[in-house]
Order: sequence, then structure tokens, then C-alpha cells
Amino acid sequence: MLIIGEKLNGAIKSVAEAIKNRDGEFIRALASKQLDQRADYLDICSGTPNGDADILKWMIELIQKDHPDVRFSLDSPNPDTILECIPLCKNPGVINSVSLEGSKIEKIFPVIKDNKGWKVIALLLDETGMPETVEKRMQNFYGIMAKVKEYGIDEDRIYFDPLVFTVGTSPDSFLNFIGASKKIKEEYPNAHIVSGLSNISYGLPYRKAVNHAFLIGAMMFGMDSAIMDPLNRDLLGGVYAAEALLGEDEYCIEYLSAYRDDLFGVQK
Ligand code: THG
Repeated sequence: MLIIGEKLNGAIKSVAEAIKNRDGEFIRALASKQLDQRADYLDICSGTPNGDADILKWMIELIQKDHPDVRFSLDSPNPDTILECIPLCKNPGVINSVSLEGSKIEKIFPVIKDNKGWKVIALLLDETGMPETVEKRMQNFYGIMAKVKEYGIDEDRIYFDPLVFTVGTSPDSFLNFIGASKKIKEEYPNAHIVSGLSNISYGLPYRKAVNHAFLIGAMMFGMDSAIMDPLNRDLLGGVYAAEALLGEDEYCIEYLSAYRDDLFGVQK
């Protein structure tokens, strides 16, 4: 399971404040904490529609000083921002994200094609907006896959995000998500599935319970990456436990090591 730490996001109030004040200490601490909790990638998102390239560049340079091995998930709606940030990253990361909307694929895929270490998150989205059904998600999947083949990119470098609505108003949200996941994995066993997951609980109280149920359920149907809060120790424990149940952690070596390192915060 690939864990993408979500905390460096300007949509979070305290992070927006730190970005505004260029509070490097705050950002560095949030990066270190997530890496300590074994985040594989750090998602960085400015949360501002304009000028986000400068903010992302600032974060990249700041965090790389402390952690030269860090890998970033470049989270920007603006493909030009992503293209500006790629050369600054010492290690290959994740592009978050492309979709069939606008010119993102045409701008990103040619650069990624020969930049082999980079992975790409592809939202199953087109210019008509959020997909309501499994069929619409699959239509978008085939559209993106056609581009993946056209550019000669290996399908195992793409993390497909089937997208979720809140279950508060869309009772089929999770079912549609796993419906698409199952079909994708049947047709392309090497393709990956990712989710930002917390949309599933939007507007509900005690969101953690819903997010947790979603994470475990989705993992059972092939989701192998999540943009999530690794500082949420119950959620992180769930990831390690579910991996063991899925036979992906022989003798629970990873689970036990995470426990021993007190990632779950329960060591006696
Ligand atoms: N798909 C893709 N990218 C995405 C999303 C997605 N990027 C943005 C978003 N959705 C995922 N990122 C966040 C970041 C922060 C929060 C939610 C989603 C958030 N965090 C709470 C906080 O830190 O205050 C804590 C949440 C918790 O305790 O679990 O709200 O869907 N491709």
C-alpha cells in the first residue's frame, strides 16, 4: 500500500495560515511527522487557485533540505505548475493529477513518458464533471487508457482515482467506487487504484469512522494507495492490518515492525 500523506494542503486552515506567513518551521514539522509515520509520498497542495507554483516550490526546497530522499505528490489543478516543479524534485514522485478535462494529459504525458520513476494519478473525470455511475467511470477510464497507450506509458505507473461523493447524500458512492475498481483490476491487473477518501464522509459527524470503513473496504477490492492522514494512528493501523489480511505482509513483518516502532501509538 502506497501511503500519500495529505497534511501539506492549503485546504487545511492551519496549513493555509503557515503558507501565508511562509512559516517554514510549521511546514517542516508537518513533513517530518508524516515521514516518521511512514508516508511514502508527501502530497503538497497550495489550496490557492493562482500562484501556486511559488508555494509548491518553496515547500519542495524547504522539505528537501531536511529530507533529501523525500518524494512528493504534486497536487495542483494547473499543469504548468506541475511542469515547473518536476525539475526541482530530487527524487521521482507522483503527479496529482491528470484527467480528460482540459489539456493536462497532453501537457504531462510527454514529460512523464521518459521520466520513468514518476507515477501519475488519473482522475476518472472528463469535462462533464464528477462521474455518477460505474459506466461513466469506466468510459473515462477507457479514454485515459487510450492516451496511456498512445504515449507508450506502462499502465503500472498510473494510479486511477475512481472518485467518491459523500455517502451522506449518495448512498451508492462506495459501491460505485468498488464497482469501477473491480472492473479495472479485472481488465488491467497491473493498474493501480487510489483515493483521497475523505470526500466519502463530507457533511457527516464523526468522519473518521466513515473514512476508516471506506479505506478498509476499498482495500479489499483492490485499492492499493491512499491520500490519507498518516498521523491518524487508527487509520494507519487499519492499513497495516488490512495488508496482512490480504496476504500482502507475510508473517505480519511490516505490521509488527510498525507496532514496534510505535506508529500506532499503543506500545506499552
Ligand atoms: N483525489 C486526489 N487528490 C486529492 C483528493 C482526492 N487531493 C486533495 C484531497 N482529495 C485529499 N487531501 C486532503 C487533505 C486534507 C484533508 C482531506 C483531504 C483533511 N484533513 C484533516 C486535517 O488535517 O485537519 C484530518 C483528516 C483526518 O483526521 O483523517 O481534511 O480525492 N487524487
